[in-house]
Amino acid sequence: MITLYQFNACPFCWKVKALLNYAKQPYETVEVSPFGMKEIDFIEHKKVPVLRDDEEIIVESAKIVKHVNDKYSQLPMQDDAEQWVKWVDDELVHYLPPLIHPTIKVSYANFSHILDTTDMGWLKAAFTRIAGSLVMPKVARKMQAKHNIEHPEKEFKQAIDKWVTEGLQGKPFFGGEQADFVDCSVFGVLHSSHQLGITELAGKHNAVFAEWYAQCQPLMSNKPA
Ligand SMILES: N[C@@H](CCC(=O)N[C@@H](CS)C(=O)NCC(=O)O)C(=O)O
Repeated sequence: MITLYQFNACPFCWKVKALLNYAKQPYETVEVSPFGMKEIDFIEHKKVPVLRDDEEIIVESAKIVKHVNDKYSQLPMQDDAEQWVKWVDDELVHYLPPLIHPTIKVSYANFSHILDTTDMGWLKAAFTRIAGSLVMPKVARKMQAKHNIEHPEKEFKQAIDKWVTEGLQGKPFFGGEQADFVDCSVFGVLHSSHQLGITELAGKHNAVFAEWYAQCQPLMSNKPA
């Protein structure tokens, strides 16, 4: 039995879920409380995702998706797959915090959607929303500086264009006629904040992206029954 310890809106967690969903591999999720993370008390590593596969515990999304692909999805990896997987983790994902949490006001509004799908009680949700929207803009600014992002929206759109021109290269999917491991990673990271207008922003900017995203959505966004 696979259990994924996650935050529902975490891009690294969605990278794993997109692959599990695409592989139609059943799994359970446990929503981790951002304050205290007591649900993952059984390990020192205090970040999600954490995957439990029977007795095996795996941390770090790159290792988790490798485990899932080796054991379950077994999608072929093209020669340049590693480079794109690295691009997702080292570049694409870093545009999200400054886009989602640019100011306390926007962050507060976005937290309402982020917490929408979680089943924490109203008091905990209210506290998380207030504390989160005070903390996250500062975290986002730090990450922006760390990753040399000057203009988040402009650079994010450039990253989307790069994915379309150099990744998709006119094919329906990175994998060709069928989506592959890299498609799942890019889709998962971006889908984590679809309810916050991020994929809409990308789709309005680049119609080819919008088409690719729409093709991936039914394949990768739904948990298998
Ligand atoms: N390199 C890690 C990054 C995971 C990560 O940063 N997760 C965030 C949520 S999106 C987290 O757990 N943050 C909690 C914290 O840092 O306290 C991975 O790929 O799994």
